[in-house]
Amino acid sequence: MKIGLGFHQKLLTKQNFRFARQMGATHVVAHLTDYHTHPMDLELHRKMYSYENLKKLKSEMNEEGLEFHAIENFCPAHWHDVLLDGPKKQEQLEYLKKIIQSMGEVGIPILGYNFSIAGVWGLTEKNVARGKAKTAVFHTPQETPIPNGTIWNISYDQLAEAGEFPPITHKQLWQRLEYFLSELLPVAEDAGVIMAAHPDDPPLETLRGHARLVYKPSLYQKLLDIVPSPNNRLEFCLGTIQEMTEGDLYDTIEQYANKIGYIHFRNVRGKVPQYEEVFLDEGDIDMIKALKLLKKHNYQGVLIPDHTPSTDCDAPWHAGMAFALGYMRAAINSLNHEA
Ligand SMILES: [Mn+2]
Repeated sequence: MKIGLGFHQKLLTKQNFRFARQMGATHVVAHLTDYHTHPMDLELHRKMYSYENLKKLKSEMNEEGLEFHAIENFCPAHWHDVLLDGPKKQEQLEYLKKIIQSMGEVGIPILGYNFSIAGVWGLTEKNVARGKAKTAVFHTPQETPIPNGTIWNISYDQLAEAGEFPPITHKQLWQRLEYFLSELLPVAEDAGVIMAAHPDDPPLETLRGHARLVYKPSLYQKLLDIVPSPNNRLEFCLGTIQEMTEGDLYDTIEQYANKIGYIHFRNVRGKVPQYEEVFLDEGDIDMIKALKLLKKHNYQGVLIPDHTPSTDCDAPWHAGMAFALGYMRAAINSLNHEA
């Protein structure tokens, strides 16, 4: 098993690549644009996903001894009509294919995606992790409808008419996913790129009135079966799976270990509709047990910390990640010694 670190766009710097290497990471997962700040800037997003930029980023990572392992998420501006079955759907799908082809040419093996309308929503920050560390919590928020022109809490169309768009059903959502995968997976196969699906976070059957895709472990199988391909895999988020009310995390690892693209290695206390993200060693998941099961199934891929509580110091994000990476490295080394 290999250790990676996930970076948001602003953190994709030489200094941070060194930090990752110093903490024992060997792989990078990158979010390529800051779509919260520039939701409408399609040109900027396209530039970030271009062959030239991917190649440049990869060589910067390689210079610091890291591999460019995965891109996590498309920008809402790239594919809102794929999710919403809108008029630009086919045009947007063609652009997503181009991204996958560029990834193949540059040699970036995995694309993580989240096929979701409401996205990650309803989380707030509270000082409830150990030692009053600030962290993301989901505490049964009041669900509000989704305004027109919005996807993933991002307004992609400021000219959209006022009002809300009608909620979509599970059947519609799965049909859209099927079309998306049937268009993209053949391209991904040719390019040698794996597509890895993140489950819905928070994992609720519906959110803000809209159907969610993978909110219980058995729906992972449905996703794998709907368009069978060796390149159809999972972005396996331990925290999100633990937040699900159905199924058991350890059984889920055993079931899907050989279908994982890469792993979000994080811990949580509670389940929907009430949970708190916590440090790796204080949540409901026995992280060592999880690692042992992955090892049992010969999982050879990458694990990244995903999120972690912020720490009270001058570098809250870095310190939180350093703690997570040190924990992961010690745990994996110790399992390897046992073997
Ligand atoms: Mn995750």
